[in-house]
Amino acid sequence: MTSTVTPAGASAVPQERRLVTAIPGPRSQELLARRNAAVAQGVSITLPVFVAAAGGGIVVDVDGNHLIDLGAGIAVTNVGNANPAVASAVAAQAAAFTHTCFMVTPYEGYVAVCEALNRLMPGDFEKRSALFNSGAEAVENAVKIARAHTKRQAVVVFDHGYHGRTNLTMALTAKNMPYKHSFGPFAPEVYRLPMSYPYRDAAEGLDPSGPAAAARALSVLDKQVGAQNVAALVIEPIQGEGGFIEPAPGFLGALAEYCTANGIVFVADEIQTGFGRTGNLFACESEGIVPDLVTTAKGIAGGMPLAGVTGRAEIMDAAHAGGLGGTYGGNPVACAAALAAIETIETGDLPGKARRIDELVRPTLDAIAERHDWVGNVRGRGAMLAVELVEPGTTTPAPQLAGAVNKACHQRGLVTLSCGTYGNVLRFLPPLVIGEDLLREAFALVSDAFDEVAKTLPAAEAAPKPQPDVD
Ligand code: PLZ
Repeated sequence: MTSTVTPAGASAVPQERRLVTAIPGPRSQELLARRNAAVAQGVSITLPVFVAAAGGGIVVDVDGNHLIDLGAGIAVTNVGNANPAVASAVAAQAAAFTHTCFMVTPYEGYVAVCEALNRLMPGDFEKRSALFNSGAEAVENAVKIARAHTKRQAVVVFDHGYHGRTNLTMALTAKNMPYKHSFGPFAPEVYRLPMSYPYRDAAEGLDPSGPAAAARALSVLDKQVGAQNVAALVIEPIQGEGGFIEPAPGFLGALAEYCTANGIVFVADEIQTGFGRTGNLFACESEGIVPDLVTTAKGIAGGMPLAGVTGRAEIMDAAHAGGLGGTYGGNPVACAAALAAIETIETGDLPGKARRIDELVRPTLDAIAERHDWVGNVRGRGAMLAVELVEPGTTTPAPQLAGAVNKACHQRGLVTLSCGTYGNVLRFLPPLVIGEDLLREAFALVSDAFDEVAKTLPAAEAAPKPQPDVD
């Protein structure tokens, strides 16, 4: 089946799923053997097909299989893989110059990306930005800036939070395995608060409302840290790696208000949620939250490594001259890619496309949850959607079921990912330019994958869906 890709993502790669070998095919298996001999085992692989080309919503492997992309390289290629506007901006910049180091001899692209970020970020006040290479580096720098501004040290983060793999960001990240195990000691002065997790809060008999969850978190902050010691509160407006956990309405607002009242820098980590992914340019906007600082990466540059910290001028300018930087931060080729990606996101209304993806996909996910009592929760926003899998008829996490469905999706030629503190969440992050026919085909196959896994379960499936356990 062929599908039309929007002009924003027009791609030379035919937009159709096509399987010509087993997954992985023989050529991928050869490369896997080489990978096993050459690449450190700590770097793991979700779906072992080696990529030859990718475009729009399709990934082509070295055996000629065309897979439908429901991962976008972990929420990166929002504008589609090898987006033509991004590719030609990259080629032109690479031909002009590839690097000078902005701190040595600057160039316009860096300034233009900062201007775009300042313009796009919520908040009607003067802003500044600084550019880095990776999400983790952006988060580290947001903390440095907040500490310089407040002259305080503590940083508060949340259960299920993910902020990166560097030493400070490992400390900020909640989950031990695989991110932290055996890699300590971690940076000090990091404190963790309970998150608003509506599905599990209700299952545990807690008030799942946003204000109640915020009161629980802020009480820990008050009692265990002390507001006057806190430089920054760092939070993902919808948690990504932790399980696509969307806090209950009012949670983020109560935290932001507390930060303002107590001189704490409110940092929204929009690295996974940003650049149209959730149906707004930034996820904070849906509740009118105006963070002091925002960290961005992933979707900012259509696949080139770039990250940013953007925020209130007086906070951003608190770091002394020479205090921020790095050899490659805001590399000219990455900046050229970002300018093309941002223009595509704006002119192609990619936030609108994300809302359309939600509209098209959610009914299928809801229908799957209706049919199978091991789907505990369907959630997410825009093109950041997930299902949380549990032992049939309970709320006990079932990572093995998420693994089985994921594998069944891979076998059908879909690039899908799992996530979650309990490893039991299947997440969907298609490129925002994916064609609607391709999307429909993909989710019919996801549905089919669930039905196949259901057949392997003991036969209690026909019974009416029981109420969730309260444990
Ligand atoms: N903050 C909210 O989602 C990266 C991690 C993949 P980097 N998420 C994907 C993996 O297993 O390493 C992420 C994020 C949020 C920060 C980061 C870190 O961004 O560009 O991977 O450093």
